[in-house]
Amino acid sequence: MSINPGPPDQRPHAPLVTETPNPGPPTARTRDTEDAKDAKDAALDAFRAPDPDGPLTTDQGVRVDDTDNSLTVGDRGPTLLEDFHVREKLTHFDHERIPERVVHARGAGAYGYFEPYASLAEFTCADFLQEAGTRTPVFVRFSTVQGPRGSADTVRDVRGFATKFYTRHGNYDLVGNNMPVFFIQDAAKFPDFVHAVKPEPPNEIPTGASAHDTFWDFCSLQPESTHMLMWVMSDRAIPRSLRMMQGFGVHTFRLVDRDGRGTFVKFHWRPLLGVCSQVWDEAQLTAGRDPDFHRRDLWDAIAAGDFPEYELGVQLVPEQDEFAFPFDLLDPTKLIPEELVPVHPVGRMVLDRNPQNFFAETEQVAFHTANVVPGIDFTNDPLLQGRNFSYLDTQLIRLGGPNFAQLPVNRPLADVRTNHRDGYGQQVVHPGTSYAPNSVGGGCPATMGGGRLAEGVFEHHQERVDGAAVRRRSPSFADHYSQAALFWRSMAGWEQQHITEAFAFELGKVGDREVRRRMVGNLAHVDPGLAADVALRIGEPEPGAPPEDRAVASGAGDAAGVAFSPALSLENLRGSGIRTRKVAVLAAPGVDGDQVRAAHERLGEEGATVETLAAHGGEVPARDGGGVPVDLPLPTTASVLHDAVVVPDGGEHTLPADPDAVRFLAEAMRHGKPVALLGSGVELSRAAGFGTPAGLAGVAVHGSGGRDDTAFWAEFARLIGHHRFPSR
Ligand code: HDD
Repeated sequence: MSINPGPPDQRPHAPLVTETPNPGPPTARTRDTEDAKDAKDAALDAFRAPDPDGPLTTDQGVRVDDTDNSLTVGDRGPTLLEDFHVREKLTHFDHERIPERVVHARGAGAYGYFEPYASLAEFTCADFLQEAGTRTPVFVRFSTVQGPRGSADTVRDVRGFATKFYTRHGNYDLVGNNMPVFFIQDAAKFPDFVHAVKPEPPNEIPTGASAHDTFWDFCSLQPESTHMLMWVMSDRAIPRSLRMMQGFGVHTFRLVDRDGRGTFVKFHWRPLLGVCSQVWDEAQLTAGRDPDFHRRDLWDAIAAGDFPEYELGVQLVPEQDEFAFPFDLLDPTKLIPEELVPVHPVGRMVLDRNPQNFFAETEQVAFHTANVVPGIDFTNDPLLQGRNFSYLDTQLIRLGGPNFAQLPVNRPLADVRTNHRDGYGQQVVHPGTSYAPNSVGGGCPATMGGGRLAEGVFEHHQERVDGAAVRRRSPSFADHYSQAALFWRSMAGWEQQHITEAFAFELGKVGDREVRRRMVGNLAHVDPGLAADVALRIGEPEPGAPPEDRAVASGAGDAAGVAFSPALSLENLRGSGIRTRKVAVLAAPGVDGDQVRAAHERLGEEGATVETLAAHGGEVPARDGGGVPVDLPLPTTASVLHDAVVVPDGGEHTLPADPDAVRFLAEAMRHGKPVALLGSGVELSRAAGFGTPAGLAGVAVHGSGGRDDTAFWAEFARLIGHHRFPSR
C-alpha cells in the first residue's frame, strides 16, 4: 500500500497523475499494513516541526536578530511600521483562535491501533475487519458535550467517544457516546436540544451543567428524552476515567458483505479496566481540585505505558429480522437489550500514543458520521441522516474552509485523488485536469464502477424505499417510556438512589415550578416510586396516575421484551484487578515505615500507583529511625484524586490533629472508597467522625499489616478492585 505522500514539497511526484486509468485497489501487504500504527506516525513525521535547536526565523525563513524589542526611532521613540518581524508575530497571535465546537468543545485525544480478533468477512467486506491481527491506526477524541473548551472534566454530562480508523480503504469514523441512546429521535430537533442544554442566554450560566430551567423545560416537553435522561442522571454521566467508560455507536448501522448483503449492527466499546464512576459529591469536588482530571488521567496513563484498551463488540441483526422487536431499530432512543441480542467481541483498540500538539491534533481533528468505508453503511435512522449532513457542514466554519481533510491528523493513509480544487489553505499542487470525463488527462482519476465492494470501491447499499414525502414521526417511534423503565428496573439499589438524588439535584435547581411538575409527571411513567420520591425532595406534589393515552406507552409493561437487563447495571460491569488505581498512604512522624513500604510493594505489584502523602514534602521520620520519602505534600492534593486510602500505624500523635488529613479520610469514607486502617491508623477515622469502622463495607481494619501479611494486602487489593462502596 502506498501512503498519503505528505506535504507537496516533499512528494516525489504529483499524486493525481496515474499512468493507468484504473489504479486498482491497494492490495499489497507491505510493512505499512502489517505495522499500520507506524504508517500514521510516519505520515505525521512529514508535518512535524523541524528541530527547534537552531536560529529563530520569520514565517518566510528569514533569521531574526532580536524578538524582544520592537524597532523604534531612538531609545524612546515611536515604533516603526517597517518592523515586519514584530508585525508578523502580533498578527499571527491575533489569529490563533478558531471557533470551538458548538458541542463537545472540551476534549482529549490519543492515537493507537485497532485489531480484529478474527475475520468478520461473513458480515462485512470492510478491509480493516477481514483478518485477525491486522492493525489499523486510530485517533480517538473523548469529550464532554455542554461545556466550553475550558470547562471542568468531571461535570454531569454525556461523554463523546469518537474514533477515526485510518484504514487502507479510507477513513472510517465511529462518532459515538458513552451512552447507547440519545435525547431526540430526529436531527431536526438537534439545534433546539442544544440551545436548551447550553447556558442560559442572558448570562451564559451554568457552565458545563444541565441543572437549569431551559434544559428541563425542553426535556419535560419532549418525552422522547426520558430514556436518555435516566442514563444522564445515573453515574454513567460522571465516569471515574475516560479509560473506564463504555462507548456506543448509538444508531443501528449496517454491515455489508462482498456480495452486497446487509446485516444491522450496533457497535459497543467495552473498557478492559471495567466501567467505573465517581459519586456525585466526589465529581463536584474534583472539578475544583483538578478541572483536568480526566485529561490528565488519560495522558499520564499513556505516558506511563499503561495503555487504555477497549474491546469492540457488535450486536448483529439479520435484515429479515428488522421488525422482530417491540421497538424500531431506527429509533436512536432505543437500545437492543443484550439479553435479546448478545454483544459479540470482535476486536480490541489500544491507545498507546499521546498527541504532540493539542491544537494541531486534538482540536483540528474532524469527525464525520458520513466517513464510512466499503463494508459499512447507514440506515434510515432520522438522527443519523441529519448527522450525515451536519458534521461536514460544521467543519467548514470551524476549520475555515473545504480543505480540512488535508490537515495532518485528518489525512487518510489511503491515496487521495479528487477533482476538488482551490479553497482556503489548499496544500496540494495539482498540475493536472480537475474534471470528469476528460481525455487530456488520460481519463484520470477514473471511477472503478459498481459491484467491487471487496476491492475497496464504495457503493451505497441498495435498499428499496417507497413512500410519500411526509413530515411526521413514525408511529413506531411512539413508545418513550418502556426502555426508560427497563433501565430503572435493572439498576442496583444504590444506583436507583443516585438517580433519584440526581433528578432531585437538577430539578431542585429549576426555578419554574411548572417545569418541575411536568418533569415529575413524566417520571411517573417510568416508575411512580421514583416520581414520588423526586417530588418529595423538591417540594412538589406527588404526581397522579399517568393519563390513559400515555399509559399505553408506559413502562408498566414489558414492551422491550425483557423485564431486567443486568448488562445495564454498573454493578455487573466492574473490571477485575487494580491496574492504575491511585492509592494514598497518609504518613506522619512515627509512622510504621514497614507498612508504608508494604503498601507500595504489595499494591504496586498488582499495578496500582501508590503515593505517600504527608503534611510536607521531603521525608517523614519513621518509627524505626529511618525516613519515609514523601511523594506529595497533602495540601497539594485531595482525596478525590485518589481511589483508596491507607492509614498506617504510628501517626496517631499528628495525623488526627491535621485538618488536611482528617478531611482527606472523611471524604474518602463519604465517597465509599476502600480504606485500610492499620494499628493506630483508626485514630484518624475517629477524628474524621467514623469511630472504629470495623464491619463497614470497603473498610479493612488490621492490627499489623506488615510486608509479610500477604493475605491482608490481597484482601485490600480486592476491595480496591471493587472500586466504590456506595452503600456505606
Ligand atoms: Fe454530534 C460533535 C456524538 C448527534 C452534530 N457529536 C460530536 C462529537 C461526538 C458526537 C462524539 C465530538 C466529535 C469530536 O470529538 O470532534 N452526536 C454524537 C452522538 C449523537 C450525536 C453519539 C447521537 C447519536 N450531533 C448529533 C446530531 C447532530 C450533531 C443529531 C446534528 C444534526 N455533533 C454535531 C456537530 C459536532 C458534533 C455540531 C460539533 C463539532 C463537530 O460536530 O465536529 O456537527
